[in-house]
Amino acid sequence: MARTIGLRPAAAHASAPGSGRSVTSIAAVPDPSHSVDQHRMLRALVDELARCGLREACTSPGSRNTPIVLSLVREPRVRCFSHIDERCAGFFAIGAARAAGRPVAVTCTSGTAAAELMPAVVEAHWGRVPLIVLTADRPAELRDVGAGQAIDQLKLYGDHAKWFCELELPPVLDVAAMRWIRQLACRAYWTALHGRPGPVHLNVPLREPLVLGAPLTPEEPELAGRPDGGPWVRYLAPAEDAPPTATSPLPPRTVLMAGRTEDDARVASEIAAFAERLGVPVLADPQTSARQGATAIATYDLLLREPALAAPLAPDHVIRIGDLPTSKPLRAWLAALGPDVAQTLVDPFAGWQDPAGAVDGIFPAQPGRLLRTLDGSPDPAWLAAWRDADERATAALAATLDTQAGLSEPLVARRLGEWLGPEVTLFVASSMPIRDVELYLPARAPLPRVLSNRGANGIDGTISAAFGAAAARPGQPVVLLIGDVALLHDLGGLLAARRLGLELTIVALNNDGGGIFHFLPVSGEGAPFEEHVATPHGISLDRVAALFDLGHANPGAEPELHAALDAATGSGAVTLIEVRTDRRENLALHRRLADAGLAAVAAGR
Ligand SMILES: Cc1ncc(C[n+]2csc(CCOP(=O)(O)OP(=O)(O)O)c2C)c(N)n1
Repeated sequence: MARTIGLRPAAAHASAPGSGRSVTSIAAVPDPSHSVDQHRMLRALVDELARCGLREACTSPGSRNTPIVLSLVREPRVRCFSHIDERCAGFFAIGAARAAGRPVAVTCTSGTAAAELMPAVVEAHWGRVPLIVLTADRPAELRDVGAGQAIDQLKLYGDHAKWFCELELPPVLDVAAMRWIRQLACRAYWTALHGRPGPVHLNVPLREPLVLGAPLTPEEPELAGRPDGGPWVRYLAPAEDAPPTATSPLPPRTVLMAGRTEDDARVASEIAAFAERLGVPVLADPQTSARQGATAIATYDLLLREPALAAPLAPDHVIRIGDLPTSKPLRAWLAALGPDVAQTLVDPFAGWQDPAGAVDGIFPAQPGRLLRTLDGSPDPAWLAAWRDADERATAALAATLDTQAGLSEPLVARRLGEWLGPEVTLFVASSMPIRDVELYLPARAPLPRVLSNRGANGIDGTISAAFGAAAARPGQPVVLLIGDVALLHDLGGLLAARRLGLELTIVALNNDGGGIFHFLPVSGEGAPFEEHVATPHGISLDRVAALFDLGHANPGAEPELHAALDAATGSGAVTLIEVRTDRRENLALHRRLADAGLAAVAAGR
């Protein structure tokens, strides 16, 4: 006989037709206390983040994160930027945090939405960008039981998050509970910002109803924050570290290599003072303004390519400050210097940026602490050799570029460095743009401020990050230099142009695919290379501009590019300046430029 398992007659259900609350009855029914309390909890959280210094937040749509979104939007100290795609929201937050140098919050709903923030969290981890990620989640009773949009969000980002916390609503929002929330907000903010900056993840389970029928009443004084308006927990920066015990006196052939640091203005001026005082060549990548000092060497990427030409420039000591520059020749040169050459890494957070294992000393303190104490008798002839080589290479590169008809990728990088002033932020995409900027950006003031997502070297999210930089510095122009593949990868980022009212000038180098891959051995693989590695698409960017209502220019020569840039910066609008190039010609030009530069250096020997 067939058995009936668990079949019962349908019971009258609370949500049967007719029993649901009508729109007009919502306000009449008192809000459940848990619902009010989760809004109060989030209001306290956001209030405390704002007290710490939060000024920007990115939202993305959904139902479960409604209480978080509303709490952020209702906080007058925080500007909220709405994004449709969480990936764009995450990278926008990265750009804003990079430009502002302080944490930016980003929120999303539960499920795959939270997973969409993974690339930005990864970049923020490796790029040391302070982010506060607020993911909404289903409460415990709706996890792993087939409820919609519920995935396992606990520690979703793994070790990429500097700190994870499940922000469960306390049973009673009494004084102790409110203290916990306020303390937790401060902890999130300070953890993201201090020490080695990075992303923190707060996962917030929220129960329905998610929206209140009546506005929240002001908090009782004993449950509110500090009466002076300050954060619940202040972060007291540690006193300057104890005086260093540096190698003294400085070896006569000391070279200083500088990359991005958190505190660039201060570090760059300390480097400049040190380098000038002791006549030390400075190999500074474009992301630090140390590149503008009197002894800055712009063309290290070229000078170190040929071991024979690099030999007279060999140091007996290397001081390394900040991120490792992108340049492959520089990395290879550092790796090959040998154990007799001391390499000192100065890093307040002991970042271990040393893929070759060549560093023999880590100095875990602010660079100025070390540089101020160093003294010695440098070798002036050796510094002169560096400068002579740099001047020759720079002149040869410029002369070769000047003989080219039309616009090329290195020429655009060079001219942006010459034309854009220090008030401009130049956001540079990964792939060839950052490499061309590294070699062709001049090493003299005034230069634009250069930002780039080099934490994980992804081409993703670049447009969004540039918009974020524009949001963080209102009134100051941002120019994005980007390849076509990176642009198409973050096409959704262009939605910000229509939705956020920000100004951005995008200079897109359209070579119909990934030009960088032509520099690699894989380029010899014929049709599979073209289809699967170079990935041409045949898209003319005027159609992209039309889709998003962007201004579009297609300059073919320098004066037109200059005019397009002038018209775009300060216009208040988003402009797409498309520079058409050819991948094969680009490779050939890079080779000609390198040959000319190296020949000029050789002629001086
Ligand atoms: C998210 C991500 N996917 C893939 C890559 C691998 N990658 C590096 S460069 C590149 C092509 C970039 O092409 P484009 O932006 O047009 O710049 P170009 O190489 O022409 O300078 C790709 C796909 C990456 N770095 N990041």
